[in-house]
Amino acid sequence: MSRYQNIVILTGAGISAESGLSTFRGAGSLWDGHRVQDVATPEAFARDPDLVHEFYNMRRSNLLKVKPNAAHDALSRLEKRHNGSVQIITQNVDDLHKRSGSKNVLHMHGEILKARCRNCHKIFDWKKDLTEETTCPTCQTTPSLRPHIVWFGEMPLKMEEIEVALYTADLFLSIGTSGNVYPAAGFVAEIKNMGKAHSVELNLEPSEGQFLFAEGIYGKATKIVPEFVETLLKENP
Ligand code: BV8
Repeated sequence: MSRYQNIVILTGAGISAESGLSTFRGAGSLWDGHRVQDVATPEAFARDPDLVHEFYNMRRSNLLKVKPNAAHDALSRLEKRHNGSVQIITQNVDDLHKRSGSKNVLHMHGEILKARCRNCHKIFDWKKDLTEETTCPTCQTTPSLRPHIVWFGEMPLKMEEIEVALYTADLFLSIGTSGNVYPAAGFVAEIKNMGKAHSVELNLEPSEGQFLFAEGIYGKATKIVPEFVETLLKENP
């Protein structure tokens, strides 16, 4: 009987940092150049849609130039080889988990390679720049499309599936997140309150929620995540 059956993994910007995608907080981060309220809220988009489109167009084109790293690859290896369930819940809007082969990925903050129509609410795969002149391919209106992203003050996606996953978890991993943004930052407290799962934080440095985890492993994701996954697979043949 495997020691762990249902592994739930929360990831944040830190798992994609070594692929070359900026994190949000810390030196040289995304918020360095912008204030959240200017680029990542519905009010910001209503006030200055061109600035918000520009912020996401830059990140979308950056994403197309980078690739998954050893930490993403270790998690997709875990999903393939673990003889139980592995569910990734990501705060990231990049597609690097999918590109590295992970299948069970819930994007709670949306996906930057998707666009959504403000009029007909259709969601499209989208790799090009978005502007206020972009016409919706379905309802043909202009302006129409916005990034399929959850901004501050908007309801995160997949929350029902996420709650079920947290409820059934017997191992909860948190990788590359500062624990600043809710509801994601509150998942470890839910896990602790349920008292059923072991919890491990894997991060460059202790996060805001460090004391809520049973275990902390600190270092670069491309080093500590493959090592942790190999140990897990050895202990759970
Ligand atoms: C909601 C958009 C409710 C996508 C994002 C008080 C005041 C005001 C609001 C609130 C409040 N308390 C709670 C809230 C709500 C708010 C919130 O949490 N605010 C915070 C700032 C206090 N939350 C929301 O608004 C959420 N919605 O609550 O809705 C609701 C209820 C009913 C009806 C309607 C609504 C929505 C949250 C989503 C916001 N969107 N981004 C985008 O542009 O990408 S959040 C943004 O931060 C990103 O999505 C990102 O994923 C997320 C979290 O950041 P991290 O991933 O943790 O990244 P960060 O840079 O912070 O940390 C990186 C970590 O990696 C660091 O610890 C670093 O050490 C580590 N690292 C770096 N390099 C490496 C590494 N680790 C390992 N290896 C490395 N190489």
